[in-house]
Formats: sequence, C-alpha cells, structure tokens
Amino acid sequence: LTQDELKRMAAHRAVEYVKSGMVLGLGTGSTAVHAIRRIGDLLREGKLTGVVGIPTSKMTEEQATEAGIPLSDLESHPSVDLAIDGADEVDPQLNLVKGRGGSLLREKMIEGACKTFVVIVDESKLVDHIGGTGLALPVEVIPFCCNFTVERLRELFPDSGCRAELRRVGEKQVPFVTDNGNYIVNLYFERDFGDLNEASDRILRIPGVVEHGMFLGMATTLIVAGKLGVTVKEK
Ligand code: DER
Repeated sequence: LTQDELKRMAAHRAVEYVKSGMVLGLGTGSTAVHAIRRIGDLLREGKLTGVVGIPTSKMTEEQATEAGIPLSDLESHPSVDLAIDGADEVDPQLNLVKGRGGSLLREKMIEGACKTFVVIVDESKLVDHIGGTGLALPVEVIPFCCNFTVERLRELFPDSGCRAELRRVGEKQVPFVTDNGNYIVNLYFERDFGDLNEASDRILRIPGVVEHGMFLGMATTLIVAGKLGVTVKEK
C-alpha cells in the first residue's frame, strides 16, 4: 500500500462518523482531501443529506466546492459537530503538530469549536514527543517586523538548540503567505523543549505571534492507517 492509500483508508474510516444534518469542520492537506471527496460522493449518492462544511483553508474551500459540499463559516455556525483533519505529528496523548501546510490558524479556530475532532494519519505521523522529530513546529506571525519576531522566537528556548526560520517558497524564495495574509516561522529543536503547555504559553506571549501549530488536548479521536490495517483510538 502506498502512503496515499493509507491516508485514504484513514479518511474513509473517519467519514463513518459523519451523520446527515451535521455541521462539519473540513481539514486541510493531502489526507483531509480524501475525506472531503468521500463526503461529496455520499452526498451525491443521497446517503448523506443536509451537511454543512466549514473549510479550514482556501484550498479546502475549493476542494469542497468541487466535491459539491454546501459551505458555511463559524459566524453562521459557531458550534461544529465534527471536524476531520490530518496532522504532521501525533503523540500518545493525541497532542498534535499541525500547520506544515500553512493553515494552522483557521484549523485551530474551527477544530477548537467542534464537539468531536477526528485526526486521520498514516502511521508515519506517530511520535513519542511532538516537536522532537527535528521537523518544523510552525508559528504564524504578522508580517510587520517579522525578523524581530523570528529572533524573539529563536531566543525563547535557549537550552533546546532552537533554530527559527521564516518559511520561504519558490525560486525567488519569497515569504510564504497564509490565507490570513500572515507569514509562517518554522521552529526546529535539537533537544526536547519541555512542558508543552508552558512552551505554548511562552510562544503566544510574544507580540507579533498570532498562533502556533501545537494542538494540545484538542483531538478526541485518532484514526491511524498502517500496513496492518486501520486502528481507532478514542481519548
Ligand atoms: O497543515 C496542516 O495542518 C495539515 O493538516 C497537515 O497537518 C497534514 O497534512 P497532510 O495530510 O498533507 O500530511
């Protein structure tokens, strides 16, 4: 099985949680898109009716429109029944790193407003400690004096060998711009940065930081697809 097939298996299992009439948070990324397409298929076949989707990014909005899912937003539907989204890292307590696709702020707003948050991953995303893999912990920052904010972030974890880099894209290496017009700073750690909630508070206290990609205590269900099949873990 390819990694994409595993992602699709996890996504299809998650869509079994969707019931007619639900308000759904629609995640962003290469795993979540399989759930979006599946929900679209079930709507077309008449097996689901009356669902409303709240997209977590402009890309998801396009994919959901293409799939034929009626869309809304948090202002019209402030209470979300169920959200389905991928993640970059998941620890045994279902804490997550998200946002390597750049949509962490809208994801956190929408997934923070839902009763059930189902995370769908292939087994490569499972870790013992989030942030400890050497891969990026993304932080969304406002563009104003962003290098000042990058420096403040870098200085925040002096004992963890923290490197902070503005995410850049394309040949010209221009800053990556989020759907909210902000930038992303990637944090890389050589060593454990300690208590997750404390690290979260410290990052959020820096003026210029909008949000970070640690999703602590938010996921209620984890669906993992691996070579031996699909497993479901409820919190
Ligand atoms: O950027 C994000 O938050 C995505 O949801 C990411 O966490 C998962 O993306 P993937 O399914 O493409 O790996």
